[in-house]
Amino acid sequence: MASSPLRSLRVVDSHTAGEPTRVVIAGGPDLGNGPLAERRERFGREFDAYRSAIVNEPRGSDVLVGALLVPPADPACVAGVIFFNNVGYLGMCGHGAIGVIATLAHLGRLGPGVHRLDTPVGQVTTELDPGGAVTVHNVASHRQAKGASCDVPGLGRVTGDVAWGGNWFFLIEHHGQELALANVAALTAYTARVRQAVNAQGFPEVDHIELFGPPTRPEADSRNFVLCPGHAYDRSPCGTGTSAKLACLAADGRLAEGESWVQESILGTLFTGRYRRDGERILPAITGQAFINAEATLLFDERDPFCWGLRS
Ligand code: PYC
Repeated sequence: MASSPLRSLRVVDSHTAGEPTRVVIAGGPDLGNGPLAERRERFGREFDAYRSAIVNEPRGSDVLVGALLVPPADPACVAGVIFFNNVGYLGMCGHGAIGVIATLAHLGRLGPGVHRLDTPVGQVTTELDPGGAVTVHNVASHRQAKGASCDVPGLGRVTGDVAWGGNWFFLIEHHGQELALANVAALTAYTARVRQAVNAQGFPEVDHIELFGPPTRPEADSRNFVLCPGHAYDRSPCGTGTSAKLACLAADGRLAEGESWVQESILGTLFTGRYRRDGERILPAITGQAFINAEATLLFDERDPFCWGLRS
C-alpha cells in the first residue's frame, strides 16, 4: 500500500452547558503574529481546509465550535484564540471562552484566578473559580436597533432588536413559537427563514437569531433558542447572545447595573449574566461551567476523500 504523509493535530474537547468546544492545542496552522483579526482573516484565506477538517464530519459535527489557540498579540493575555464552526469564523464565543479556560486549567497551564484571552474582536478577561465556574467579562456590547421589522415570506412581519454581544444577533420576543427541545426542527426552520429576511432587508451582519420567552426553571429569568451561523442551534444559553440580550435589557431600563440575569437554554442549562455601564455600551459578564470530555489526536490522511471534512 502506498504511504502518504499523515498529519496530526492535538485537541481537547469539552462542553459548556451542553454546547461542545474543540480546542486545538498543537499542530494548527501557523498564522504568524499581529492582531487576532488579521490572523483570523489569514486562517480563512489560506487554511480554511483546517477549519472544515477539525469541526466538520467525519471528525466533528455541525454543532461543534472549534477554538484555535495562537500566541496572543498582547503578552498580558494567557492565549490568543480564534473561534470557528461548520460554516466559518466567529468574533467571540462565550461558551467557547469558558471551554478554553477549562481546557487550559485541565492541561495545568493556569489555575483559579484572572486570565485574559485575545480574540479577533478584542480582549476578554476571564475568572476561573476554584469550583470550576468561569466568568467571562465579554467585549463591550450594545443594541443597534430597537423594534426592527421585516417581512418574512410565509411568516409575515417579524419584529426584533439588533444587538452586538461579540457576534451580531436579531432578538425576537413575539414569535409565537414553542421554546421546547421537542420543537427544535420547527424552531430551526423558523429562525433560518427570519435570518434570510433580516439579512436581505438591511442587516446583512446578523448571523445569529435568538428567540426568547418565559423560563421553565424557577431560578431562570428567560429561556432562549439561538440559531448559530449555519443551521446548528446553540445547546448552551449562548454567551454572546446573553450579552446581546443584556444590552437590550439595559437599553430598555429592565435590568439594573450589577443585577443578575439567569438565562436558560433550550436544553434547560443556565448562564448567569450581569453588566456594568460604559457610556452607551455595556460590559457584560457571563458565568458558566465547562466539562472536559476528550483528549485526542486528529489524523489527516490525504488519501482519505473526506480528509478535509464534509462541507455543506
Ligand atoms: O456562547 O457565544 C456563544 C456562542 C456563539 C455560538 C455558539 N455559542
